[in-house]
Amino acid sequence: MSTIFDQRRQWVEQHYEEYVSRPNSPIEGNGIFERYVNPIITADTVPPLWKYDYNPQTNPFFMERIGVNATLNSGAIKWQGKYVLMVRVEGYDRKSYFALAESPNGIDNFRFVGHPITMPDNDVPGTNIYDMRLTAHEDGWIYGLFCVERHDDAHPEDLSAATAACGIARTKDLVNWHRLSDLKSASQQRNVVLHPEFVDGKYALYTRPQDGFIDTGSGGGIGWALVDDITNAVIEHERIIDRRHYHTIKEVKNGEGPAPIKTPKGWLHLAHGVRGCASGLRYVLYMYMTSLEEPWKAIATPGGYLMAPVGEEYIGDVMNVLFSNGWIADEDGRVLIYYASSDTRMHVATSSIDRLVDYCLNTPEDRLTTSSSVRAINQLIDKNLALS
Ligand code: M1P
Repeated sequence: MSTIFDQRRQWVEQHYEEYVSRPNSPIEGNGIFERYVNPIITADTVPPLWKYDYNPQTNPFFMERIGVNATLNSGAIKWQGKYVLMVRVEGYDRKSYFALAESPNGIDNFRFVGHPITMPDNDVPGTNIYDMRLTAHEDGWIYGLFCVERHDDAHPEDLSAATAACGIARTKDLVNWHRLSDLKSASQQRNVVLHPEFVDGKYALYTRPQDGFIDTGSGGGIGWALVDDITNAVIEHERIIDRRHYHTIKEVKNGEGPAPIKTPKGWLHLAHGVRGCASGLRYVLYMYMTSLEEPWKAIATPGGYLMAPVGEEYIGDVMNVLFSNGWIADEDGRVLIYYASSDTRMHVATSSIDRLVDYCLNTPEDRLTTSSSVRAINQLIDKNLALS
């Protein structure tokens, strides 16, 4: 007679197998990108081996011992022919950790591999680490830049006071990481991204200076800084290259997404913009393009958002949020955009270099007033009418 342990183990493993092997299919949309029917990674994608005690003596009811709350903001890279995500996995205990999940095609059948990443701590250990941006740098290393959160001990009475800094680590195999010093900067930093090429012989960073842990305050937007030594990265000068603006999708804050993609016409950038509304903050994804020679200089700034939450994407731990820190430019020109919805689950959208460049170069800019937005629509209508 089978035991509860046996029955439950069989049910859990079968459910897991069915879940991770279900196929995904695209949804026709606005021509710029396609969404997909299913999320690609959720808490249910995390293997039972990471959650259950498999010993019938110590776990006779085959109960979950370590729960997963969410799988979100993932770095991405094509690695040894596979589509690999460095997933932010958040446990029931609110701690995030990194874990690798891979897929043969980038759109379904993602499975976690190996163990969660053991990221070495440096002198002052972080309480929480998250949102890794992966950059295959021309120096031969793969870098992971991520947020390191610590309690702000300057306010011992305030349990919610925290600081955000940029952690830096590098690897040759995505599994074993060498931790470098945290980025030194006059302000707090989150959403810091390493540019894949040297600029003037230096490492180049997209930054996001912020006065506090949540509020960017005087931090004007996405910044740009060069550092001499990535093993001891210090920001001496930082300039804002993509500013926040009143009554736009990035009024409250913005932040660079994944490392930019090089195209013959310029660097493609994906970022998130945040605005306030009656229900709280609204996070959307937007794009811009910078010059090939001067990656800090914008050459195209399409107005508005590329993607905003739809359907179930609105719902989750932090509602009304799309966030991306990973995309893959495939050899055939396809671009896979990996994004999380509402800090809860991971999705993919597909596009191509050609379509995204076209989008950036031909979408009207936000000229910051209603009358200029109406002018852009009327120009489009008149152009179309002149064709008939
Ligand atoms: O909760 C939404 C996002 O909030 C933060 O992003 P930002 O610093 O731009 O506000 C991050 O904590 C991110 O992880 C989270 O998805």
